Amino acid sequence: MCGIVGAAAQRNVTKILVEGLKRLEYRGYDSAGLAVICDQQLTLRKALGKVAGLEEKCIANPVKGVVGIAHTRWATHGKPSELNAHPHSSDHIAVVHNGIIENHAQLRQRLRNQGYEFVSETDTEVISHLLHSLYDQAGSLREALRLAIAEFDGAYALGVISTREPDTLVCARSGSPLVVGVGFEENFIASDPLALRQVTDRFIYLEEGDLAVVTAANIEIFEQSGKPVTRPVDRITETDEASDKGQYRHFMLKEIHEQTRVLRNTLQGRVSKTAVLDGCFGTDAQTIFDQVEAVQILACGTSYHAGMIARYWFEDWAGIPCAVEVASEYRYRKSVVRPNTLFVSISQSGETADTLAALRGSRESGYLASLTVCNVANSSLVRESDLSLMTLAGPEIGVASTKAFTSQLVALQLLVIALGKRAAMSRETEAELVAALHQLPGLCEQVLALDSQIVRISEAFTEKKNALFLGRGVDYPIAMEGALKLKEISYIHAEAYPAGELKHGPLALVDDDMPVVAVAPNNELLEKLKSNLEEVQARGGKLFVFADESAGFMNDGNTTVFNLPHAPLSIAPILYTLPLQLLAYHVAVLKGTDVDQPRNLAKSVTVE
Ligand code: HGA
Repeated sequence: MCGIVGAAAQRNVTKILVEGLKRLEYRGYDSAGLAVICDQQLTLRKALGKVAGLEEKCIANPVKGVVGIAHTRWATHGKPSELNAHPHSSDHIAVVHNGIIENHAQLRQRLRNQGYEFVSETDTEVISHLLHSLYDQAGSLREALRLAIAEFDGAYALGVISTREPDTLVCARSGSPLVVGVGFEENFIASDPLALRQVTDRFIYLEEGDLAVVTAANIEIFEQSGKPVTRPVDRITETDEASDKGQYRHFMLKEIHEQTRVLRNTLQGRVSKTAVLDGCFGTDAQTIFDQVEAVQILACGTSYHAGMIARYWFEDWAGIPCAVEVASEYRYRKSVVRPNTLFVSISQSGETADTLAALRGSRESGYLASLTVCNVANSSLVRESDLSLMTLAGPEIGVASTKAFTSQLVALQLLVIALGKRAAMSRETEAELVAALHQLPGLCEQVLALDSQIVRISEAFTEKKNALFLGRGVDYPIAMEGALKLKEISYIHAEAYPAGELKHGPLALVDDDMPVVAVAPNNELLEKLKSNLEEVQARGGKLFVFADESAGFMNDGNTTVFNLPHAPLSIAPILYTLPLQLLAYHVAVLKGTDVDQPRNLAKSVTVE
């Protein structure tokens, strides 16, 4: 979502700010802006659209400053426009903000009564005016920010500068992530360390409620109570390869093809030839796992689909009752927690606002413990959960999740097995499941090699307005994920249905203009699925079947069969995801959409 970058240095920071924004831009933004202080003057530049537009403005009309803040916006309050772009200023103060100030209307009214004029429609502008109104009485930017945040309901990560303190950058976080980048005689802030990898590899992760005062020479951090605290400095050793597309045309395609390696990474050191190694969940896991009698999974979007699949695995293989819910619904309802239930959250970024809120809300609900399946070490979900299992997919840049999803499925299988062997799962079943996992990377490679065949079928979708995805059992959530991918990047309306439900409604939509995609491994539901697909054929629907080579589907005028190598059924959902990702990708490329940054969407959804 929105990105924040800030710098306090002894050199011109404009380039650092713009480069930082570019590194965050993959998450999908609508506008960008920056503010720097030079010779006691505040200079702002804003542009609608991509960061390149802001960069052009900064080249055409150069800006210089040794202290500055910058922002890429994904609008929540007020349309994407130059006026609504951040930073928002109030006389000597400028502010960038990620999150939502929920009580902005009351604050706005109060500030209006005090004579402040608002030029934007954003919730953020109340922050700049409130800080201005408090500054004189507070005597410092730090104190003004402390007083201001006491008035906010909602979520924020904030970066603030003032010409009255031209060497200082103050920042604070609550509900949205923020890090301080530690440099040599220069320091930085950002909503994601990725933004600052060109200037430092040392980071301080601010905790909830922290406020920091950052200058080129110094970093002071204060916890919510106002007491100074020391937070550890972490060194990021991971290479910076994520910011490079390499030989690929889009990050999404690169990430799809990385899956063979990524899934191998996710397994490495966590499984022997025949068993899951308990140690991979951390030392506290043993005692917790021994007590688990049920699992509640919370997630959003693609991660929710991973959770839906894991539910089949928990109940089928492990005999452990499992419920799955989207976090944005769960967090606002009363739920009944069975004794000894493990709370499992799934999120690529570890900052998904609704999932994080569900975790925080769960603390008083009587869960046994919390575990997160996550791709970003040091993220809020990882830090706030009792246990974590990292997916090791590496940074995912494409907004539409691919490698993060399949690595979540692998991580979830490890969890199901680790818990299952304490419940109904036999050693033989564990050994079978682990043997299948070992085959997975090789099979992924074979499936990805079929890419050119998928390019051919994708042409059949480009002119369509709608598509239907069908699956049964554990393959139904795979169909949902396939439909979501197509929607996200090609903007074709796509719906997924459990194939058995077809006749209860969606069959009415099927005609020769409706492509119907089916996920058909050779499992115990294959014959049932075939009957459902007959119903589609009988109505003239165009079928595209992704099937096990032994499933016995035949190509004909209305049916295109795409054979996948025969694979153990336990890993089939993971394998069948790959052609659906490729299908969505190629349809989007043919349609000419912005594949890595689809319209209206953003990566790492840090607002509610
Ligand atoms: N509410 C602010 C910031 C939005 C945001 O954090 N998006 O991710 C705005 O609408 O400008």
